Amino acid sequence: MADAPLPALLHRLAAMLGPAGVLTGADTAAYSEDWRRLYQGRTPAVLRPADTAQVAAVLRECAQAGVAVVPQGGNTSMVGGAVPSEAGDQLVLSLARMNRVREIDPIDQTMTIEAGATWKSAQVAAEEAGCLLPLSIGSEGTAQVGGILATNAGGNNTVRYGNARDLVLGLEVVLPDGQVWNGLRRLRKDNTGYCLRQLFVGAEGTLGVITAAVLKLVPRPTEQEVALCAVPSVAAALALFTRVHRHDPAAVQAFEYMSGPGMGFVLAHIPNATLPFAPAPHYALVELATPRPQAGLRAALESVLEAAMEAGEVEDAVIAESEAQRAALWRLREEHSEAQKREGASIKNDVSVPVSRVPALIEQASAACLALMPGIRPVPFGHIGDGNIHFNLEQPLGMDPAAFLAQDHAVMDAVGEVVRALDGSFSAEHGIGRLKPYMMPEWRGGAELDLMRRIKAAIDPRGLMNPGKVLP
Ligand code: 2HG
Ligand code: ZN
Repeated sequence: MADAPLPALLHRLAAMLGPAGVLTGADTAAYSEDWRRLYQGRTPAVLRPADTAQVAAVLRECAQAGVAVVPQGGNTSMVGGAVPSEAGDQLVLSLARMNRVREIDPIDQTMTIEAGATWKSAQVAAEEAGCLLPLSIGSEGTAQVGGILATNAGGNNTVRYGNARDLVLGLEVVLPDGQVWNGLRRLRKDNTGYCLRQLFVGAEGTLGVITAAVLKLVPRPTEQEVALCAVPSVAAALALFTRVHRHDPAAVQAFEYMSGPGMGFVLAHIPNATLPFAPAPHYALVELATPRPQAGLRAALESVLEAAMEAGEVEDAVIAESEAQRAALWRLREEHSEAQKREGASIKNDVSVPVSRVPALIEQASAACLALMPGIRPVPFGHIGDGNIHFNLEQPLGMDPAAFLAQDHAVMDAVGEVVRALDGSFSAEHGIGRLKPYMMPEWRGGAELDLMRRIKAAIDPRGLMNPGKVLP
């Protein structure tokens, strides 16, 4: 319940932020629904501050009025992490106007950037400075720095560089009461008590609003090779990963798995998507990259693939000959989510297991889901090199999408049981959002959840930051 009438608050915020700073009515529609269309929320207004001082003023005013705030980046969450509730009393806070690169230092190998910049724009800025910002996800053209950090996004390069939190040296955060914490340090060593920045990374906007960050950069690769391989089984894909990784772990930029059915959806629904060889039961996408000049990556990849073929791990393979071909091969991977959306309703399980157990995960979870719902179509794909598989399930052909989605908890629980037995996690990289808080007591109960609740209560005692997300 708000302490003060919402209209009065909105009036004050509008005066403070100006016409470019507040959206209302139909303009709020795109901010109220998530990418998967699982949640149709409502909001009286989307607030678009222009700088950190305005974010601070907004949070101060909202705290005084007792009105909840939902921070939103590019709104690409897979778990409804950035949408307001259906009640229509939560304000959306978009940082899209705060999109400046504040500084890039090629010696320190750091970038200081505002939270509303798209990840793609940050990558481009890094590249122009001769560096690489090493995290890549399918939604990077839309996803923003703030959302990527707030959700500790993973993506395709985790195998080499870790997740978003591994790239963060410093943060600027506005706390729920409007205080600004300027922790924009770019130190590689700074051992000074609790590591506060890591509290906000992965908190999904429930503790405060990230307004800027210092990110680690690495030298830009000078050689890069991408291969798509047809493989006979998931075990073969894993064997190929082990082989490639052992050969030169420092060069493995990405190693992705795709299933035959998932690739089939891409070929059916994505314009101009074509396979360079005959359809296979499983696929692996390998990317090698290095800043080392004359590293001979091409020859290395060829010889590793040749050995893998002799060992029966690879049945066919194509190495990209140009940047355009590299992009075309990656597109076959990156369009998986869109193709699954076009095929019909899908239930997503963003799970991880120890890398060695990925074949068992896919086999056992497929069997469990088929036993639960005959005709259900497993479409596993993703980051096999770090053990994170998107164990997604497409509705049985001809089934009513709503009836299928009504079974989501049963299906997710069936997958969860397999994941638990394999010592995995129910949320590898997409976070908890609004979809998965109900799973927290079972998976993170006891002391872990208790600590999280105490941290939340200490920083956001009135529960005004992104309510209904993360914590049950
Ligand atoms: C990816 O790896 C994303 O492409 C999305 O994490 C996964 O659609 C999904 O389930
Ligand atoms: Zn992913």
